[in-house]
Amino acid sequence: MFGRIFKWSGGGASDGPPGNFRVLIIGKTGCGKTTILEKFCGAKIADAPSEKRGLHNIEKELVAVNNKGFIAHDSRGFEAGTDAEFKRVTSFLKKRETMTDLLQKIHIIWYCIQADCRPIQQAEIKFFAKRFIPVVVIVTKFDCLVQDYMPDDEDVSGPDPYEEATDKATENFHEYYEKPLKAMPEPPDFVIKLSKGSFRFNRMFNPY
Ligand SMILES: Nc1nc2c(ncn2[C@@H]2O[C@H](COP(=O)(O)OP(=O)(O)O)[C@@H](O)[C@H]2O)c(=O)[nH]1
Ligand SMILES: [Mg+2]
Repeated sequence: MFGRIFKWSGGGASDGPPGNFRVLIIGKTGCGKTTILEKFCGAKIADAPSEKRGLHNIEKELVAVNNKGFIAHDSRGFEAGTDAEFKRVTSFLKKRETMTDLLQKIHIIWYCIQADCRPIQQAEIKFFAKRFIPVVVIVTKFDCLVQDYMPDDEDVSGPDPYEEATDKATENFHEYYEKPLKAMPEPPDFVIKLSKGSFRFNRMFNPY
């Protein structure tokens, strides 16, 4: 996937200058965005204070201390009944798209949806009606979905309840997240699920 992204952006994963990978991460506050960014970079991302003070700004560059080649922009996602953030995101992407400096462009969108929270909504239908740039949907907190399927009383003699719960949660992920998203007019390039403790994300995105 990295090959595709960098081919698309006209750069190179290894020969580009620092700051060559710029991400827009979209998702409701609390859905796990900062956790993902920090996991990806292996370091702290300093966005918490500004969020706490309510000074949210999509233009703000979130940079990890040890990984200057990675820059993220953060959007709080789309609320039902208001177009404000959707418009903010679209105009931000349009503006970045017209920039001639490749390093200023957004190379990929990570669109986060919390697994245990809601099915696909109007916001996703709207967002995936039009192609912007490569998009990966990340269904976050998959472990919570697994937990929802865990039996209250564990029967120690029966089959492994965790394995069964994981299978059920995976089915749920395919049926209620992956399938409808892939059926959108302009579907995301990838739909993945992620738990905080999982290394799948790193395997998916680490080019080395
Ligand atoms: N159970 C679980 N909790 C998570 C996961 N990812 C993040 N969290 C927790 O959810 C809360 C919000 O996460 P954060 O990354 O700050 O969300 P943000 O507001 O989207 O940046 C924190 O307490 C995290 O520890 C996950 O995959 N599973
Ligand atoms: Mg955050």
